[in-house]
Amino acid sequence: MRVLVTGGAGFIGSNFIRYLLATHPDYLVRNFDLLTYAGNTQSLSDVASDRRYEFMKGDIADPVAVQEAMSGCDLVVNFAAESHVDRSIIDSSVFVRTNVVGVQVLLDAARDAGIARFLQVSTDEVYGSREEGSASESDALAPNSPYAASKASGDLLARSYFVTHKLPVLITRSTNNYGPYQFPEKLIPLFITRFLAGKEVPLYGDGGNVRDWLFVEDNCRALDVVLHAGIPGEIYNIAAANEMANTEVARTIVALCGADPGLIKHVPDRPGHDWRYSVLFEKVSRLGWVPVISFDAGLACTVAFYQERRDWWKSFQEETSYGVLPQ
Ligand code: NAD
Ligand code: TDX
Repeated sequence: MRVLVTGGAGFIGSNFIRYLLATHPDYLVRNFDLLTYAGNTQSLSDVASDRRYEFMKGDIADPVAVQEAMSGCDLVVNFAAESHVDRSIIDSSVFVRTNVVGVQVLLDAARDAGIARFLQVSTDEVYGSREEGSASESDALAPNSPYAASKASGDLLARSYFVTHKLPVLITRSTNNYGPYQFPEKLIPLFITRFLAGKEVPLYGDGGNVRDWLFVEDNCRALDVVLHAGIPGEIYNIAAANEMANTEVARTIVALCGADPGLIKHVPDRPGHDWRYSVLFEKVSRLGWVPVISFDAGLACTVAFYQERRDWWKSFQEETSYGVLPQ
């Protein structure tokens, strides 16, 4: 079985490739990634010489490169995306190119190549903000940021290829992931790396916004379950049942890093900032998956990673600024 993983040099993709190689010894994995600011081959340096692993640099919006990458593959898992909400507020053009056009190019190539299963990795943000209650897979989409709108568009395209072309598409919509190898622009790795460097951190608005934090390894297990046991044409929410306000997350990181709580600075709110994300995940649970990593254990492991692997995140710092955040 050969699996094409797109965006495998990013945060979740690199964790997923490591998980796949460890749990499916007979699988061959091809990682196709453009290596944007968020991609780093160092995130997979431990498997780079594994004969079952192969890296190809390329753009999912390039039909010729995608056709070549998909050749000989049985399964496709698409992680490739522009993934940061703040960047989509500054400039949404590359979000449409990768998250919409790129998905269309992948779907066409998968149809032509007769791919057995195509997993589109999506997000709970497509449901929009939930003041109360939790979204189920059949709820209407109400994306609020350009990022979320581009992901919702990708989902709708994927669904249409299942209906129209009978392409065996599966869609997952997970909550916020955290863990090792996450680019330090998202809340948790940004706060950890800045605290470790003795710098202030920007907490948007009053810090009351709520997210449901899922440890990346739990998500990788869920993606594996959906890829193999999910029903084509279906959508699966993936969540941790671990909803927390940003202030509470920040305070927990302060304690783990031994940082000064005075480093937390309230800054003006993100435009259109979704108040809360929350999804029901009975459907994936019926496939036998439940999250098992507690937030305390997952966060301790994450902080330890950033403490031990300063080489990994400092290499990013030298090459790129975080773009949109106060330094
Ligand atoms: P990431 O930004 O860390 O990684 C994205 C990867 O895609 C990078 O390696 C980048 O180089 C690559 N890429 C970008 N544009 C590309 C292109 N045109 N062609 C080929 N490769 C390209 O993202 P992540 O946090 O690992 O997220 C992975 C997927 O999971 C995304 O689709 C995202 O929408 C989704 N998701 C993420 C989260 C989260 O909390 N991080 C939650 C739910 C869903
Ligand atoms: O500096 C910050 N200060 C701050 O208060 C940053 C970066 C974030 N925040 C807040 C905004 C959100 O309420 O923290 C919360 C989490 O923000 P992000 O880490 O940017 O994640 P979010 O906007 O919730 O989106 C994430 O989850 C869903 C991922 O970036 C998406 O790729 C995924 O689809």
